[in-house]
Amino acid sequence: MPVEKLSDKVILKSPKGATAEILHYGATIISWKTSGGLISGGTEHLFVSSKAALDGSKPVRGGIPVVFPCFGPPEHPEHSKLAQHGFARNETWTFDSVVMDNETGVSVRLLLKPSSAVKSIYSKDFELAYVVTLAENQLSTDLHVTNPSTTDSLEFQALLHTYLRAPSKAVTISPLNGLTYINKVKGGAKEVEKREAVDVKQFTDSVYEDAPSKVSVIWPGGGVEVKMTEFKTLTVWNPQAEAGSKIGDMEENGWEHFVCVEPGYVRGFKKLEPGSRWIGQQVLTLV
Ligand code: TA6
Repeated sequence: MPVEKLSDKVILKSPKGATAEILHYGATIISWKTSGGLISGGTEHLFVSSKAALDGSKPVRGGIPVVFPCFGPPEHPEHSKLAQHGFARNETWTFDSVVMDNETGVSVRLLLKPSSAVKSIYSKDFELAYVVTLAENQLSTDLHVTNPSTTDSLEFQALLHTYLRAPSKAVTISPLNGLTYINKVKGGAKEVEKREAVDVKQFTDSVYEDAPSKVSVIWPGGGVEVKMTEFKTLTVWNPQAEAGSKIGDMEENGWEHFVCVEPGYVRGFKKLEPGSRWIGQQVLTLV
């Protein structure tokens, strides 16, 4: 059965055994496995902390949290009542439909519209759709933001906070050399990347501007290609022990097992005119 709908999540299964699990809570993808999936266990490509809450009590520490309408601490006046990274990752999304189910893979759509809780902290109308597509060695995540208003524009930030499972002392991300980035470890200093291959051996929290449409996340014995469209920034984050040991739902030494490579639109705000739509896509392909 390519799509299994459970009370709290949706499980996708590709014809050759890859699997993905999507919580309704936050539309958070909490697992992406290949070669064996639910049969032999397969290989897990995402990191989820063993201390992560998966019951909807708080945003998941790991997987692919969806960040909308703001990234980081809110800056826009319309976001003043929102928590860090906005509300999309801690609202319950609804399963809408199976978009594709054939020999190449399976795709589903989840939706989020303003709940009464959201309306109490955020006045703008919006419609989010999240289309997740699983193929044999690939996982695609498309975030559709629609402005239903006939009069008002909608300004937002969006980001897919992807925790890729990788040895943090050995993983590198390229090509980022030559790009300007905001170094949040150094108080937001603006710097230019000089490294051919960026590592996260030290506490790293970098927001690259004018990101390339494709980066390679490589480590000895593995790798993932990250392709993105319409996302203009790429955030690279690993707290290492320096910051990771202070994160309550981070498992002990969890920082050794992931790198966050986060396609986003987080410098300034995307402005959607009435009735228009923006689609940010991330495609993860095993290399
Ligand atoms: O994407 C990197 C970042 O903005 C870091 O600054 C750190 O705050 C991380 O997200 C995790 O944020 P969270 O709210 O999930 O603890």
